[in-house]
Amino acid sequence: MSSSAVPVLSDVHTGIPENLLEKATAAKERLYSRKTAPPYYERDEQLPVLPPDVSRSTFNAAIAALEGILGSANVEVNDKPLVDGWYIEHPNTHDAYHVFSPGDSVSSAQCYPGSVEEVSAVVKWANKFEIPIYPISIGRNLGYGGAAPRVRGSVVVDLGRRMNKVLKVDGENYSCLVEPGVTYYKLYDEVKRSGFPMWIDTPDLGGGSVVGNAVDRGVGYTLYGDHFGNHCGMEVVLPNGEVIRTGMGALPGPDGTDNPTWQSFQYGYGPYADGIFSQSNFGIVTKMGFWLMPDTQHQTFMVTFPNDEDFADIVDIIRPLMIKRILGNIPQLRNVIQELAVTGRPKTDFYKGEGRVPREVIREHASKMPCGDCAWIFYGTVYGTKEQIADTLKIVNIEFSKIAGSKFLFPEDMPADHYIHSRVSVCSGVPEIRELDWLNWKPNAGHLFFAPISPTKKHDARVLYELVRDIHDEFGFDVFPTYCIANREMHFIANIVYDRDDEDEKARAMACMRKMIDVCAQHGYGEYRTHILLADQVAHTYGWNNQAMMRFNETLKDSLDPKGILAPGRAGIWPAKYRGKGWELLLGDDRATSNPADIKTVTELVSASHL
Ligand code: EUG
Repeated sequence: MSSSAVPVLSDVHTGIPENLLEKATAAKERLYSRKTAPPYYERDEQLPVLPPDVSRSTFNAAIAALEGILGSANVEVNDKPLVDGWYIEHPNTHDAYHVFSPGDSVSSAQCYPGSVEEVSAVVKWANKFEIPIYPISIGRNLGYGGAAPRVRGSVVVDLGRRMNKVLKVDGENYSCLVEPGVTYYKLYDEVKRSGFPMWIDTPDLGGGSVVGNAVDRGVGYTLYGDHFGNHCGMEVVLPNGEVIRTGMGALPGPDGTDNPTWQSFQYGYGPYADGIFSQSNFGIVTKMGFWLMPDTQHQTFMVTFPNDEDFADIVDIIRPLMIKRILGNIPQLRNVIQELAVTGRPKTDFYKGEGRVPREVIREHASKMPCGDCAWIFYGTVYGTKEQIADTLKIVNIEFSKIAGSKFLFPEDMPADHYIHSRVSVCSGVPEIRELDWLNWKPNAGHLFFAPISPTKKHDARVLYELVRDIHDEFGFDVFPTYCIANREMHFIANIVYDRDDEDEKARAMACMRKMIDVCAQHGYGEYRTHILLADQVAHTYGWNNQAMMRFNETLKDSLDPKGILAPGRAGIWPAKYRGKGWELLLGDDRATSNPADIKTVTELVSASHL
């Protein structure tokens, strides 16, 4: 199948900026050239799929009422075949990287509010008809569930289509105020257009929502890489339709204006509420403020380390550099296998056997590549004046040189198509699309992020890595470890790349995730974020004192959302209406569907050789 044009940002809020169009077109062509799955999935059940306990006549009446509120152009019923698309043309009807059948986590309809008042009206509508709604900003939470509602048949509230403005760029305060539909691509363009000497902070891929990523507590790579930590002020629609502003935003500005200190001071007065609107289902964020980093000089570098066993020493060298803030950003430590994967070439180019690519085969290929025969690669960036950069590099060099055989390399040492050049961009706030190239590892690839937190300590890092590696091995997956390193911990991102058209491989990916969550939790390690269908299991690992935290979250949920209409099950938090009725997907349940009425199991789908 040949690919058609890639939508651009000047035409649609989810589009690619012009300067990345060529790269995006090439990425799309590569992905589609390896696609063997059908272009869409026909559906063999009555459509649209209804929300639980809602009759078709009630649903139809509710949709008519919703059309009355938003206009019929802003309501769509999900009754067509499902199209997975690709990164830039992603669906808002289901999870593009489905882990069960594509039609498992689907919406009944999508709606497009155009203002905070309309969001509030949609929430009131949902309470009236007791229909679950699932807000998305852009819907690119890929690897974590994408746009898919946790409860089948929910109405997806797609905030991004009509609420995608950069409301303010403040060149004195170095901050911005944005709506949910603003992607990193778009914020970058608008900040640049403002002419102020400031950066944005972007994740590896720039197509995500700035608001959505921050409320899921995502990470970027400059000094402002902690996205939630660098937000300042929110506007939130509560599950009863009430609208609040957090921090200084709660204090009205003169003559009905926004408070002038809304983006200057995070806490305001009273309990700091913002935290409960991240990784939760307690409110819909309709505006969010962010601090922006002043433009500065920067130098990206890579350090290669020769031996697998160097890992522990690398970690112990990094820790003091981070704690002392000699390294101030979020650097990445990657395994050499990723040098193979990020070329965008398929796994079969490197290895045609079953299961993981053997270490010797990786070595053989790496030896002929720009990184050379190495085991681990550290990608760092230092910031400041030329002199500061030189001084910092000297210290970093002395530290890493303690590991025999380590090599320092700079962008100019590497060929023009090497990955380091995309790190230069990302680590200086320029959004990219390069990271997508991993997906060519498998045909029809989807991916799942396993994302536990590791202390930056040699013992913990090694224990956690070995647990993850061995469980990947058991289920036949290559391990792609990326460590995103913050002050005192590392976000360990192990990316499972699987073929969405291979039932057995999908089931193994899920079984592998479930086992990793379980085994790592037994050793005290937990995930910072997870896929919607693994949220129950992960939430329950945070169960100190007989699930006290869950009871606290449920108390909040029931009081804020007594009818349980807002994203039930998101982050493992179920409203009273759903609790104990089979919705929770815990480890022992082993269900291969999100729907309590369906009893298919993951174990059933995994081929016997992997059990
Ligand atoms: C990455 C980092 C993440 C995440 C998913 C992916 C990086 C991939 C630190 O958080 O959640 C290269």
